[in-house]
Amino acid sequence: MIIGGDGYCGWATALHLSARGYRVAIVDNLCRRGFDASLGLETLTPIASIHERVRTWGEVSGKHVELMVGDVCDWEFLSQVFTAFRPEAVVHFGEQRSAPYSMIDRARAAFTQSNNVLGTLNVLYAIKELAPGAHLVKLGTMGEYGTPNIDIEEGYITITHNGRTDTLPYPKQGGSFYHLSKVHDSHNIHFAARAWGLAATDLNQGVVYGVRTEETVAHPALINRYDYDGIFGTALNRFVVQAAVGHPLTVYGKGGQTRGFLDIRDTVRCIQIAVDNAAAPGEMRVFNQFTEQFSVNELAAIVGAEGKKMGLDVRVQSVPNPRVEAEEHYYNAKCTKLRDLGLEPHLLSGARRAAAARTRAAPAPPPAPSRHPVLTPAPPAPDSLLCRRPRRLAARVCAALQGPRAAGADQAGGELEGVGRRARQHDERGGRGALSGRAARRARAHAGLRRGTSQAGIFGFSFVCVARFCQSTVAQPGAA
Ligand code: NAD
Ligand code: USQ
Repeated sequence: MIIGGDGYCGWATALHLSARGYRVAIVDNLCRRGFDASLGLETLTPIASIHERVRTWGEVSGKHVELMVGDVCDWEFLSQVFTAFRPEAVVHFGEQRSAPYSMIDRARAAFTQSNNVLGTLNVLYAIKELAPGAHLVKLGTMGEYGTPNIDIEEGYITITHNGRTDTLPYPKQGGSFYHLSKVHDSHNIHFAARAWGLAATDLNQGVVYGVRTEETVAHPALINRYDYDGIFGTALNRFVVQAAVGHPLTVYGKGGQTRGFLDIRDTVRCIQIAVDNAAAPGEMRVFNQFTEQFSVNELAAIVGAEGKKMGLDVRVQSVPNPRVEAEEHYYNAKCTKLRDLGLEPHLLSGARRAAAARTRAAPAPPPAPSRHPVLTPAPPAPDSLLCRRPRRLAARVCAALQGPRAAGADQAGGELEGVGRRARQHDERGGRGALSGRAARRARAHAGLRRGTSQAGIFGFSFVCVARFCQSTVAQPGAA
């Protein structure tokens, strides 16, 4: 059972597992699509309705994925779906997952914590009462740990204090009401494991990037979402879009903020590994789910270097930090357990080395044919899939890149606090609200990116996507 299976990580995971023969049910109340609608946000890649997605997957793969639309906070609904599906493993992605969203105002902070904490509490009870023995695989976050001045362990730390030693949950210092909802979840799961003998794996995931997985590029109606706005867009995904449209990369503050990152292709694999290697009854196992750590400045430098290879002039701008967080700090987090169980990560550093080697050696061979067990014929070329949105206003992309105010968050509900106020200050200090003439010219100059370079560079997928988008806008003079 994939709770949150219509979301960014959940959709890719549902297809990954279905393709490999697992019986999959998606449970989702589609609230994420509602957040986008209420805040005026939109995924860069147009996504089909969940019903169309599931139907298309059935046609493309011959595999059936069950769909149950409802809210895990609604006990009557949740108990019905547990009774009907009888899961052996419950993968729980179904939460409000944006830190900036949770800091917009009191109402959204309260929603985030009640949705996430009570939803997870219901899931714990559903397992206890209706699917005892089911393994809970719960998505937590690396942000539960904060940025302590010591190494971050995987969930637990052994401490000697006043001559006595114990292994205890690693101290938690969430940096937003969202991150704190995950901390509360972890405590509740830990208690349920001790009190009821529940088997649980808490995956403290880092920031996910990328959009393509083998299954989601198999058909336009299967494509995953790609958020690049100031609320749901995460750092690397945003930087790639910014580079492609000629918007300066928005490094918040000093840019020394360091986090763990992973490719979405590794997210789906990590979940499969956790499902295949269940925790023991009574155990709450914690895996740190990321593959590399970078500071925001390092990310910006990587995007700048990759953009340069593609002929883009990538600029970096330090903007006032809309968040309360350490901008220079020690960070060294462990992440060995998933690799010990077989994760073979897709690394940005590896891709950089490979890209450098390719330029020295012979031309790159054509991409290997899909080794996918169920998808035939092989997926079509990715650049024909990702950007079928015609003639959008470029202003919309740039407005979303600017952050919550430009994205319409304040019109949507109440006075913004913290995030919104600082974003406003940023706007007033010169943030641009629309694709400028210079950016439009740049987009025109780089419109050639849209064909034949889809595999070029580690961010090729996104550059192509955005370049095509820009090109369609430029093709209509005055549209922006
Ligand atoms: P997402 O917003 O794209 O997907 C979450 C899905 O859960 C949405 O489809 C939403 O409709 C659904 N949902 C939310 N509340 C629900 C409820 N009460 N009942 C039923 N469905 C509900 O988020 P995502 O990026 O896919 O993240 C998935 C999980 O992974 C989250 O728990 C998030 O905290 C965690 N995570 C994400 C990232 C990341 O970079 N995206 C990193 C670390 C951890
Ligand atoms: N940042 C910038 N510029 C931007 C966007 C972000 O400098 O344009 C910085 C932020 O200030 C922060 C860092 O990049 O220091 C990461 O921010 P993010 O928006 O990429 O990620 P975050 O808010 O931490 O949240 C995301 C997911 C969340 C998940 C978390 C994992 O939205 O669901 O829990 O990553 S972690 O960061 O490890 O807690």
